[in-house]
Amino acid sequence: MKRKIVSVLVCAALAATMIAGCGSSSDDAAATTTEETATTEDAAATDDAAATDDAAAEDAGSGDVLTIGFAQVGHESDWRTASTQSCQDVFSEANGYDLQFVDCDNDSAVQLEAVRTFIEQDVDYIIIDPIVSTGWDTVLTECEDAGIPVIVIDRTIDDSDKYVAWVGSDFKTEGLACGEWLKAYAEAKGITELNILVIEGTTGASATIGRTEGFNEIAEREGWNILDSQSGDFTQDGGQQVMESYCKSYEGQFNVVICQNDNEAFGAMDAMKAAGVSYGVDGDVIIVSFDAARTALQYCLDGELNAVFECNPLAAPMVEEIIQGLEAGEEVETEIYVEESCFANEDIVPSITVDGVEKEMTVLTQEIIDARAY
Ligand code: GZL
Repeated sequence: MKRKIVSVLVCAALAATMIAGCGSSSDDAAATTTEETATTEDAAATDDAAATDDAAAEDAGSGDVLTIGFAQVGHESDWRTASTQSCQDVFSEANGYDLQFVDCDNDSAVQLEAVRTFIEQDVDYIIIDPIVSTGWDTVLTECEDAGIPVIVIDRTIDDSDKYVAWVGSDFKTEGLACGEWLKAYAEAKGITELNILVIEGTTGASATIGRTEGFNEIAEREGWNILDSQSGDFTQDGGQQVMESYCKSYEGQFNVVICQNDNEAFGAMDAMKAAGVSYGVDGDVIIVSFDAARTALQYCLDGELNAVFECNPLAAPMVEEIIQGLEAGEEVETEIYVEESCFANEDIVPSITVDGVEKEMTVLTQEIIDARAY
């Protein structure tokens, strides 16, 4: 699968150099040296010619195709769909790539197997969005031994550093932003007591770990009451099931629901509607989500979500820059954070301060939503 970068001409020149260099006597040695020099010059000339041929081929658009193995988390959310689409758009045949894509269906064993298959296929690069943050060092060592560079996107790998770069989000900052906004929003609304239910993402995913850590840091600082925190696995069904259970177990006790992605929020909204619990800007329960895919932004504009905290899925263009830089033998960035915004329905919290950095709250309009890439 790996592209071929050594032309036949260069091999022949190298073989000729090796034969000429095999002489034993001093005269022969001189002759050999002369021949060697000549052959070396020939080889160099051939090498240049081959390089020129390759460059010409490249210019003619018939250059080497790079094979990319991409082990994607799954297809669990609108966010994931946007992430996959971004990679397929960038690493297309028209752009000179052969993308070997595996949807790992949220199954870590499948994901590890997909990476090992890429090694067997001898791809040029491997991209991984890790379902969970641990259990990676063995297979990443196998990639390193096979000489295949690995680029990690989105979620993080916490038990190995055997990859060349990572492009993604600061999940703890996302969680902190949500907490700081909730504090300011409650104050602006005159809400003095917050009783909170959390629908977490996939257990063990760095996105879940970071968002939970950040939000809980603010909750602890403010003395909020988190009644419960259970995983909805980043899916709409998961969010609905957890919220149905919450509506029974905590009936009349909660006034905030934190959903760690958009699709969980969609499920939670369905469950609260069925249970007769009002939510959103004009409801009894404040509800927020993370991701900010277009559907969630529309719900927020319509007042059904109070706020949405973006997690940008469009890492592929930055990954391509890294790969092209590596191909050109250049130094590349090894850690890139994507740009992210915070959206709200109402303009009562103009901005928040997260870890000492001021972040604007973007009050949604239809124009903003229509202009979004996903
Ligand atoms: C976060 C990403 C998460 C999204 C979910 O970067 O890994 O996984 O928040 C997705 O929508 O399932």
